[in-house]
Amino acid sequence: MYGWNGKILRVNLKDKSSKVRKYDLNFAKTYLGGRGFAIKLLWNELEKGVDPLSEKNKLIFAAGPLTGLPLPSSGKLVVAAKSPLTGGYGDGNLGTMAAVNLRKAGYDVVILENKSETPCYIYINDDNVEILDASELWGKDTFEAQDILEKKYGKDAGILLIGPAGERMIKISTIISQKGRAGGRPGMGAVMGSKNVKAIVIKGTKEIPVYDMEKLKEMGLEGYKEIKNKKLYDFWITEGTMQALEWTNANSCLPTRNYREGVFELADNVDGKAMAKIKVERRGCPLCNMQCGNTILDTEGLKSELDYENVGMLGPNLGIGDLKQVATLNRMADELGFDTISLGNAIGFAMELSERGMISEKIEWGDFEKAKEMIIKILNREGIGKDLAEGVRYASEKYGGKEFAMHVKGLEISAYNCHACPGMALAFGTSPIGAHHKDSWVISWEISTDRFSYNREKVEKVIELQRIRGGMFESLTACRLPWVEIGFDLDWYPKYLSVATGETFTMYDLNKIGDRIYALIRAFWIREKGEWDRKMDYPPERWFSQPLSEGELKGYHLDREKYDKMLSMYYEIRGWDENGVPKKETLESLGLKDVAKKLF
Ligand code: PTT
Ligand code: SF4
Repeated sequence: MYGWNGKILRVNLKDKSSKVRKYDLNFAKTYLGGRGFAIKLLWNELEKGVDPLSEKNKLIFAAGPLTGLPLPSSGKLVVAAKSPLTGGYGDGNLGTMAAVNLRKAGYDVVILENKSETPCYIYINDDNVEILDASELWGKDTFEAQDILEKKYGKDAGILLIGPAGERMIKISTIISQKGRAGGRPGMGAVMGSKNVKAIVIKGTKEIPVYDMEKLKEMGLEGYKEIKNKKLYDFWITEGTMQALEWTNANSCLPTRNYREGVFELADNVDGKAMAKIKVERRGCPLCNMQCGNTILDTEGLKSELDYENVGMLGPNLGIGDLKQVATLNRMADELGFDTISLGNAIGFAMELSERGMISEKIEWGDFEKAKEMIIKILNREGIGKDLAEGVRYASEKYGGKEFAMHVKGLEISAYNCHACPGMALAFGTSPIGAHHKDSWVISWEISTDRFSYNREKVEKVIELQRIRGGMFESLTACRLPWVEIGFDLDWYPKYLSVATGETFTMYDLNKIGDRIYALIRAFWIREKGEWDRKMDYPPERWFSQPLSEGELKGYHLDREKYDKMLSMYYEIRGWDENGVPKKETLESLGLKDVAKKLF
């Protein structure tokens, strides 16, 4: 087998053993890698109804057949498990030296099984796997722990970490690497914490098997060159994902004050231009020539790496219009291991509860000091922090405010306000992990075409993007930004894949794999929830019933009936029934006969 190493490393945390299992070409071609491997393994290996924070859950780190190869932006991996935040399938994607080293150590996947009795970290050095005592690391933030491990294992080691939030199993915690890469929004940090694993350190020195290495290197170089020559490259290098803030504000979809509005009066202070003026460093993922981790100094003079989502959620969504203050909240999230999107949602929700007098805590819009305090309260589970640590859905069940709790299926919404973006609302509603923009960022296409319509073309576009982004990119596991942001040709990917593996893949094949992955993820959710209702695929109530009250789109809100029709179209195109359950024949046509048997 070429392209894939064909090996899964299983680490049993209970008896501190590990073993390597091989998988065959058929598995590789059917599920491709990354997310595809993760959902298939979770579907096969998890008992129905496991408690996500129990030792029966499994935490999977999965790379793809392009990961670690000398190709543009190929230094990413997927982390997945049953989510403690949503109760369904959860995953995230992060760029890290750990992805490259994992593949060079000879594996494509690591599965953490059971639970260590005491805090530990895992050291993988090619064939040697050790489970080591982490008592010195436990309690340390991710920056300190990264420094300690880097000192011990060298700067070229790949390191994945949780912070104190993950250790304490806060459900909005994520996994951090390299002081600024983060992945696993639906509580993957908490799952790692539940297993008592502080970190994974990976070193690899082997060659990844490639069908035609010379050709691959040549095509890789061509790709890097094409990216650098793109018209949008220089602007990307200057502002990176932060360029989105000016655009969302101009188009009334910047989440402002808990998504109440789509415009923020201080947007100019926190946008890409403002960031570029005070930028001190640019970092990023391995194997990438687009390095988009823009870093500034925060209110304490410490480095903080900013992305659009972080700033949107911890700035305008909280009414904070000072970029250095936002950077401080962002740095705290990275150090402590909180997901910034969910954290911004949680604090914004608390601010709105406070404004409405629904909680005793006083926390006003724009109050930076109180926002900092709230982060610590969530970490320590103090006051309302105890309930926000379980996510916004949970808190809204306790304090009220379900109509302005901004989540889908329990995962907090990312930084796009969709009062006037029905297509993006559908993308959030049908995201396979809850509410995330990663699978279908249809909003830019939607705003540039027929923004206010609820037509079939839009539904088709949502699905087309889900296939490419949620299927292909999450399984390859390559960064999608060269394609999305500067127009790197999509056709490169099937070509890269064929040269790496020696197998022929067309876009049709990749789309089919994407559909298989989507159907299997949906089956996983249904199995775990016991039933399915189309209301599960609805965006938050606020977008339907509480119109925007500021900006050019004042008065706009989503139309429930029209959204419902779009959802029906979505199900029909996917071959799912009117409740959102994949039909038996759909599953069978995707090669998921065994899944159909279990579901029906
Ligand atoms: C991703 C989500 C995002 S998406 C952002 S900013 W974005 C937030 N980043 C966080 C952070 O930082 N620190 C923190 N403590 N929490 C954070 N939560 C939020 O997490 C990231 C880039 C970005 S920046 C994006 S869009 C793209 N995402 C990709 C993806 O999902 N798949 C893929 N194949 N390629 C992608 N390329 C881009 O990667 P989650 P990263 Mg992230 C500091 O994981 O769980 O999916 O949430 O990976 O290495 O940090 O790169 O405007
Ligand atoms: Fe990482 Fe940014 Fe490069 Fe993507 S474009 S691989 S997120 S540095």
